[in-house]
Amino acid sequence: MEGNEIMKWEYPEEELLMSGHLACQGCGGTMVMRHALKAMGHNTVCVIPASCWSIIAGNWPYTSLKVPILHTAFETAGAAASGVRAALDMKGKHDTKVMAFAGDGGTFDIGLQSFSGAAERNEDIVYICYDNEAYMNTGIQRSSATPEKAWTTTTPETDPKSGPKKNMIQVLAGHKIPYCATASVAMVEDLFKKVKRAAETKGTTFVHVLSPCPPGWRIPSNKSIEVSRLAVDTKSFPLYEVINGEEYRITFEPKDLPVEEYLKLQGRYGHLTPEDIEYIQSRVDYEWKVLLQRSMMEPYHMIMP
Ligand SMILES: Cc1ncc(C[n+]2csc(CCOP(=O)(O)OP(=O)(O)O)c2C)c(N)n1
Ligand SMILES: [Mg+2]
Repeated sequence: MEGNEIMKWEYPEEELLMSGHLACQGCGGTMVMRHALKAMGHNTVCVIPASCWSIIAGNWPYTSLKVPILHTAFETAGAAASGVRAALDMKGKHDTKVMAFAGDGGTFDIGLQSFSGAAERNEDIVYICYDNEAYMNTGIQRSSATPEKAWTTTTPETDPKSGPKKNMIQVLAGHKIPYCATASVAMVEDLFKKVKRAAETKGTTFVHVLSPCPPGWRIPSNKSIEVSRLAVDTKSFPLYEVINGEEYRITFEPKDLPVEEYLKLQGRYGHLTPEDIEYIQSRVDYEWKVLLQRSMMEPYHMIMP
């Protein structure tokens, strides 16, 4: 997209996430923060509800971020970010961006109501969800982002997660917010551009990033990027964006590898039978078809006078 500042690929050298943070090795959520902050820039206030990132940021008076952080209660990222936005506006600091940065539990589950309120009011905030598909900070309990049939400490092998992962992009698209997207820590350019676009769009924007968790997913810490790439290339976690809740665009063509390639690297799927894998493949194929169909639909503004 020539001439469009947003689409330029200029990865800033300066790090806004410093070394000395408290994340595990290979933590996807930490990579998300690093890339997201580069896209957001210095002039950002970060709002973090209870999650691994409450710990990773460091204990006061220490911090691993070069931007201010408001640590807030588990269920309040959307409301707290709205409040910070209002306070900044009162002070005339309209250029300062507000970035809510929450886990899947804080977004899909307990924080959904406050996020929905913020999205419905179309508050001028960027909301990033680093989705490690469970409540990792408190010991790998299942959330509504946990994929079907995955092991967690509350979904043992004998009784793994039942029911599909909640589709948060659909939930947010239903709010008709100006921009929402999925992203991966393996496709940094795509992730960076999406957060940049979210930051430069007025109103509520949402970027949902799949974030491998080595202890929770039972993977070696040096496999996070490989697993993230496989999630995309097997179509388990397609990369796309939705404008105004209507215009779906697939931003990365997957290699269409069998889903087993993604599952077999992860201990949390170690108990799956060939029938389970076949079932998961059929769900992935179906969801991809639905996404393709949505991406071919013309948005309202193109078909209505
Ligand atoms: C009201 C409330 N209930 C429970 C907790 C305990 N708690 C803190 S972090 C957390 C899990 C967060 O999960 P998620 O949002 O997915 O982030 P992650 O830990 O995976 O980074 C829980 C249950 C809390 N802080 N507040
Ligand atoms: Mg989580």
